Amino acid sequence: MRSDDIRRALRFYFITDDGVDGFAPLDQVIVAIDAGATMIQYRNKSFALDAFEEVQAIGRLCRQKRVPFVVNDDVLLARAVEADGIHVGQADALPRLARRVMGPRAMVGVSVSTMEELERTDLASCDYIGTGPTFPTGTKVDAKAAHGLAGLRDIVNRSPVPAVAIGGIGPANAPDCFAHGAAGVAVISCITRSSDPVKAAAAMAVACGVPARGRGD
Ligand code: TZP
Ligand code: MG
Repeated sequence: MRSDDIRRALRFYFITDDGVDGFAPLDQVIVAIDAGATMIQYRNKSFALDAFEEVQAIGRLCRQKRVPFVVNDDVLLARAVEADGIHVGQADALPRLARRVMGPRAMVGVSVSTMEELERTDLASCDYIGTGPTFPTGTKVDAKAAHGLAGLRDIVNRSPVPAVAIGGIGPANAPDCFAHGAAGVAVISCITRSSDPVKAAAAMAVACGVPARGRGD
């Protein structure tokens, strides 16, 4: 992917929620894509192979809608479903190895919470960083302290690759993230835990300045 395509893809980045009852990841992705999400990540901290077909279905839907699809943590799962990329954390596969397994055209993203992590990350092997939590979040149990908008700006300014802000983001504070240099915002609970996910996803699309895709588009 070219770098301006990557920046565009990061704008409204939806990550599946593995902890919400009665709202399956595929249904979450349908809501996000219909609203205009520009990138999808499958994240399941307790992934087991019986969810494989669901991940494949998400991948197929993303391909059909031309929305880049990445898998969190699991490089072999990403390969097996022919995802467009992989997103790794500091404790996962090294970006260089992830890139070797995924191939030169794949998107490789890495999580960076602090300036120290930014400095020790092999950014030459990455297309983007995910940085946060920007605001406090209850979704990631082991999240570090929120770095706030000033922390986001510091990391953006030092990063040679585009940054997507993550953590506690919703329609009200997404514009602040863009104003502080984020190429995109990654969200989970503002959509998945909303009493009206369709409305919440539409509000995110407006906040991100992306058009709704709508059913069937
Ligand atoms: N990494 C840093 S914060 C976070 C992850 C995966 C969780 C983001 O979820 P939410 O619900 O959008 O705050
Ligand atoms: Mg990880």
